[in-house]
This record gives sequence, structure tokens and C-alpha cells, in this order.
Amino acid sequence: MPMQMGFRWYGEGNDKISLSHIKQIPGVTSIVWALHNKMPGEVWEIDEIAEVQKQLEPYGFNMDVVESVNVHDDIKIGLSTRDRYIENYKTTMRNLAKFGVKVICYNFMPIFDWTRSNLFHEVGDGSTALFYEKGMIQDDYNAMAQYILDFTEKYNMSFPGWEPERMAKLDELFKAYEGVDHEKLWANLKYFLEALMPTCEETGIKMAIHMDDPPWDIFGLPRLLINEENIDRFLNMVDNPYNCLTLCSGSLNADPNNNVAEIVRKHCDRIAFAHIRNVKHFENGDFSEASHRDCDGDTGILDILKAYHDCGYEGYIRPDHGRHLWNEGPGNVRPGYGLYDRALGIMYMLGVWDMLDKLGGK
Ligand SMILES: [Mn+2]
Repeated sequence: MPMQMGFRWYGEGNDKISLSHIKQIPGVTSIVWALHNKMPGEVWEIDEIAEVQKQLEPYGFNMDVVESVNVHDDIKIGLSTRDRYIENYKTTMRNLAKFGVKVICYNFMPIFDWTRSNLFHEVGDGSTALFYEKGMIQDDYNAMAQYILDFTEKYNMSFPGWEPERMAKLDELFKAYEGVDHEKLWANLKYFLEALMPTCEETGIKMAIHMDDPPWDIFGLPRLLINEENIDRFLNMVDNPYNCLTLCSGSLNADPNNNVAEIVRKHCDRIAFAHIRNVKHFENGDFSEASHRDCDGDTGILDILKAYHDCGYEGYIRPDHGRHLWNEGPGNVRPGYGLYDRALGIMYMLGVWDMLDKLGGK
């Protein structure tokens, strides 16, 4: 079985891209989906999941990969209420398993999900891309949150991990995380995963943690999935084949010291889901997202794809963020999740993969 190509879709009425358009991209078999109206900690009910299945079925897409079932803050903080939310998580897993879900992508970043300072930075060829200006993301978390919230409000769009309900309580959240240092966060992650492993074994679902984006502490909050050493620690900490990675090349390579291809070769059997994205670095630590073509960024897309191919990767893969092209812009596209550049990215990846197959005689 070859690797399986996916495309992230935000759901009917929540994504301007239609399933019929996605169907026209060669090679896509999986829709990477989620119930985006759910708050972290809520149970995903069977009838709600069935609704999505009904939408995907006519197109022949499977719903094998969910991104994301978000983890409640109480679990990350390690409050006594976490057990209740872990039970909810298990119920969600059992409900998802009834629909054939194989992989849950999640993250364990405190308070903030992915973080950027500009969602529509001019790349220079007329397209725009997500951009991270290091100098802008320093101390003032409220200013950063406000930038994202203004955007979501103006364009009536909410981002997973940036729910306005949570962002409204930022000061409170920061207070709750006081005392949660790296070691506490590691311990809380271990507690969460050890509690879930029996449910993984029962349902066959792999838990695939997404890399932290960007891969360093921000606003004094600890981040764990940031480099090879910590990935080793994570996999050893709960050494179970169901404890897996969503290896996001763009997230990891925002730190140019991370050699993603090397991590692929080392941990191929524990990667359940691959995100492929290219990043261009600037000397001052800023970075811009770039097209998937190897030479357009510094991430080493060809080396990474070769590493997956060499190890016989049979998991799920998707283009991660793309640039915004051909009149995609604020108001008509989800930042990073337009149609065109991700479709181009898929064709690039499939082109490389097909050629590797041919050269390898497969
Ligand atoms: Mn990613």
C-alpha cells in the first residue's frame, strides 16, 4: 500500500472549497476533517460524525484522519478535573472508531495553537503567505491575540485553537498555566497518553501529536515537540505503537537546525501522518511559508519525500499550508488553506513520489 494523500477540509458551510473541487485534484483519497464547532473537551456525538460521513460518501473520500480533536486546557495544566475530560476524549475516540477513523492528530501546545504575525505577507510574485516576524512575537500576547481576533471577526471565520471564547479569557488562562513548566507539561502529556493507550488498542486509533509551531517557547509558555531530542523523549516516554507523530515539516523546520529527513528515517514506523510544507528562512529569525517546490524554501522537501519513500511509508500525508494565489485573499480564503497552492503541492509531491517509484522499480 502506498502513502495515502489527504486534503484538509473545514466542513460544509465552514469552508469555501467544495468537495467536488477537491475531487478534481489527482490522488486525494482522504479528507482530513474535524467538527470545528466543538470546544475542547466536548464529546463528538455519533449523529454529528454521521453527518460528515454522509457528505464525504458520494465522492468516495474516506474520513480516516481527524485533525484535530483538541485537548482541554485542564488536561495540559494537570487539574483534577482532567479525568472528566479524558473520559470525554475516550468517548469521542470510540464514536470516531465506529466510522473507521484511524488517526487523530492533536497538539499539546499551551493556550496558543500555530502562531504567525502576518497572515497575508507578500511573497514577491503576487501571491501571499503566512509570515512570522520574530520581533513582533515577544511579550505582548494580547496584541498578538487581538490581531488574530480582529481578523476572525472581520471575516467571520474562526480558527481551531483560536476560539474567541478562549481568547477572551487570555489573562485567566495565563494565570492558570502559572507553574506549568516544561517538566510539568511533559508529565501531564504522559498522564494523558497513558490514560488513552488502552482505548487506542481497543479502537485501533493512533494518537498522532502535531509538532509545536513555531518550535520554541512563546510568551513564556513551554513547548515540547520542538526538535529531534524531544521527539525521541516523547516516543520513549510512552513507548506504544499507537503513540505516534504528526510530523509537520514546516513546523519543525521553522528552526533551521531541525533536519526533518533525518527524523523521518529514524522514526518512520511511528509517523502516522505527514504534513509537508516548505519554509523560507531569513537571517534575523523571521520566516515565510513557501511553495512546496524544494528550491523555493529551505526545508529540504526532496530529501524528506525521499526519506519517506525509502522507509516504505504507508501512512497518511497531506500538503500543509499553501500560499494564497489567483485572487485568494482575506475574506475568501482560510489563511494557509486555499485551494490552488495546496493542489499544486499535491502534484509536486506525487510527481516526486511517482518518479521515486519508477526509479526504485516499484
Ligand atoms: Mn502542520
